[in-house]
Parts: sequence; structure tokens; C-alpha cells
Amino acid sequence: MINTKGTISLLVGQCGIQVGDAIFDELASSYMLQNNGKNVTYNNFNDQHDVNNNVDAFFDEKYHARAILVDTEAKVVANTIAKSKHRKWKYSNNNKKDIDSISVVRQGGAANNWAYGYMDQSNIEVATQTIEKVRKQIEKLDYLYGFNIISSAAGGTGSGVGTRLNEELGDIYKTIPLVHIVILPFEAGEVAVQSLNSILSLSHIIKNNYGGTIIARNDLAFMTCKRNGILSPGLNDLNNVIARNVSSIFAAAGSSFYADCIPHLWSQNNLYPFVELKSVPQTSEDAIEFNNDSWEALGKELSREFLDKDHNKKMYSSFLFLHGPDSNHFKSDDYDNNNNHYSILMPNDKVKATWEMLPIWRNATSWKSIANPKPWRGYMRSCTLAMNSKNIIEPLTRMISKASDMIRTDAYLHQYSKHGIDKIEFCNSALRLERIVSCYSEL
Ligand SMILES: Nc1nc2c(ncn2[C@@H]2O[C@H](COP(=O)(O)OP(=O)(O)OP(=O)(O)O)[C@@H](O)[C@H]2O)c(=O)[nH]1
Ligand SMILES: [Mg+2]
Repeated sequence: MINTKGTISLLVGQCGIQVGDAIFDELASSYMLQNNGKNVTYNNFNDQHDVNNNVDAFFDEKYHARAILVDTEAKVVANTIAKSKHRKWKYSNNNKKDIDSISVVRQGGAANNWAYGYMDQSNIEVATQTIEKVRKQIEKLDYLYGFNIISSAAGGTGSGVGTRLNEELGDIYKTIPLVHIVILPFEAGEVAVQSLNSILSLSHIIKNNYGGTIIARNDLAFMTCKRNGILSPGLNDLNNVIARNVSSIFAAAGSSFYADCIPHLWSQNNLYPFVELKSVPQTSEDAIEFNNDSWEALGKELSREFLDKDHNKKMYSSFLFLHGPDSNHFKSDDYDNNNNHYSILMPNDKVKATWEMLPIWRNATSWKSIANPKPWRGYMRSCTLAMNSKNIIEPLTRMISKASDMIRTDAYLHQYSKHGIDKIEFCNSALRLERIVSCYSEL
């Protein structure tokens, strides 16, 4: 059966392409899962598509990712497309015309400069070509659920061109939801200007009022890798952590992500724009096949993850994405007010397990859940919490503060002013994000 309903993803800049590639690979592995060299096949990739499979929205009938790869350096795009040739899923047929329809490249890079990526005529042209290719992909669909953009906040192409694409898609396709997955740099910093690029990109993409921003932090992904026993995590390891979080929510919700989750998580995108993701169980890859956690155990693991020192991390909204054969017995309206417990009805509907309520949820204005009965990534049960919460205040405040120091001393600003971004634009960006911090502070 030909699936002509779907989403379109734009992978922009080196980070966006590499993280996006890892996300598609994770999504594809829900069909064919490689586990320690053993094939655990839940749904054979070569079989007829299961029309109820949630990840169908991300691939076409030839198992080609519905994605466009955009960069100002040809190398990353070429390497990524070449890598996919050895996989069960691909980006396109292996001929110039087809590869051209799913990629936009220009030589030269954007020199770690948001202003160059966003304002330079050559990069505006990259955005224009991308929008044209998006339009052609949309023509092949009967129904478009939504757009995804994946990029880093810190470089020049992903942040600058990615921002422009966010704005242009928002202008042209006003009623189509758009999720921008933004990777924040290591705070210790690889390049001096990363905070400047980050405040410029974040302050612009939050203006999109039909969708929202998912934040993935390299520092947190690194810590997760370390906890899982990876001694010196590389970018690929980080990308696997980020991809696992993102693909988990897409695979649990499928197209409902755009129709139900987005309006709930970002009901006031202009005030509370940032969502972060946490998945449990957290185990090393080797331990996956021994993992058979109960919902109760997973609930406790999530609680442990979120218990901060004042036990009071408040949420604006949250969404729980569950995977597992009995996950659809989890009822969000089973919350027992007196005992601070959520209940999970087990398969026979007689045994009732309880899930101790997370302290943060006590303060959430609202939360919901969505379930997919298929096991995910070899875990019998697993879940991912999407939270729009005060957690974002600290990293955001540090980013604004570093950028503000540079703005005050005019450090590097001349590199931006030559592309038409002046000090006032920086001040406005910082101010816009400070307003967001104060909204979260008032929760
Ligand atoms: N998690 C993760 N971060 C990455 C990856 N590649 C780059 N980054 C981070 O992304 C930031 C740099 O952005 P890039 O995506 O490399 O830059 P770009 O968008 O290609 O822009 P220019 O190269 O400046 O034109 C740095 O903070 C890097 O740590 C990756 O594969 N995974
Ligand atoms: Mg680059």
C-alpha cells in the first residue's frame, strides 16, 4: 500500500544532518532492530508496510526518508547520503537527479556566523532552493502532517539558514505545524561566538507560532553516554542519545504528534517555547536484551532523574510517550489526587500497579500521555517524557549572560555587522530570551 501521508524533515548544517541521520536510523530500526549482532525483527522491513506503524509518516513506500539535506559544505551531505546506501532505508535512489531532489549544497561554509547564514545572498539562495524542493515533496503527498527542522544553534549554516527556513515555512504554510529540533553546544564552548549564534537563532525561531522548539543539549547527552558506560563519548554517541529521545516520541505518537502533542506542549509558544526530552530506561546497549522493567520501575527511574534539590521543578506542560505491550492501559485520568499516584491498569485489567507521581508533575498545569503497544528498541517497556519546564532557565540564563558580556564589550560584533546584524539586533534577541526566562521563572 502506498503511503502518501507524511512529514517532511529538513536536516540543516553538519550537526543537523548528522543528528537527523541518527534519528531516521532509529526510526527505521523499529522495523528491523539490530541488537548485539542479533536480529530482533518486530516487523520485517521488507514486508508490506504496516499501515498502523507510526514511523510510516517519515518514510515513503520505497523506505526513502522524507527528508532534505541542506548544507553549505558538500562533504557532510555526500558522506551521509553515501552511508545510507548500505542501509535498508535510504534518502533517495542512487542517481544524480534523485539525489539532487533531496539535497541542497553550496560550497564555502557559513564560518560559524549566524548573520552570514541568515543574511548572505548565497545562503538566502540556499533557503530558496530548499523551499522549492520542499514544495515538490509536498506535491507527492496527499496529506502533510508537519515539518521538522533539525539544526545546531551554534554554527553558521544550521543556525542561520535553519532560522530562515523556519521563518519562510511558517510564512508560506501557515497552518502546517513545525517542530524545530535545536542542538545546544557544550557550554564549556568550542568556539567563542557560539553564545552569540545561539541567542540569535533561538530568539528568532521562537516567533514561529504554529509549532515549537525541542532543545537537545550536548552536555546532557554527553552525561547520559558517560552514565551508560561510554568512556569518551564522541559525536556519534551523543547523536544516538538525542536520536533515541526524538525518535521515541515520533514512534509513540506518529502523526498524532502534530495534531495532538504540539497543541498541548506548546499551547503558548510565545511564552513557553522550549521542550526537553528524557527517556527511560537508561542502560548501556549491552544490557538492553536483559531489560524487562515494569512501569513502576520506570516511573521511579524518571522520578530519580528529575528530583532536583528543591523538589520543585515546575512544568508548564508535559507529555509522556510510552512504548510496550501494556502501555495503552496507562490512563492519564487515573490520577489519584489523595495519594499522589498515577495508576496503570495491567493487561488483564485486574492487577493495578501504581506509579508514584513525579514531584514535578504535581505542579504541571496539564499533562497527557500517548501509548504505542509495540516494544521500542528492544526494551519491553520504555517511555520518554517531553517537558516544557523550568529546567530550561539555568542553561538559557548562562547562554544569555555569556552573549550579553560579548555584546557589552563589542566582542566579535563587527563580524556580524558586515552582514547587516547590528548591536540593536543582538540586544533585542537577548531581551526576547530574557522575557522567556522570566515567564518560566513565574511558573
Ligand atoms: N550533537 C552533535 N553536535 C554537533 C555535531 N556536529 C556539530 N555539532 C555541534 O554543532 C555546533 C557547530 O554547528 P555545525 O552544525 O557544525 O555548523 P554548521 O551548521 O555546519 O555551520 P557552519 O559550519 O558554520 O557553516 C557545535 O556546537 C558542535 O559541537 C553532531 O554530529 N552532533
Ligand atoms: Mg558546517
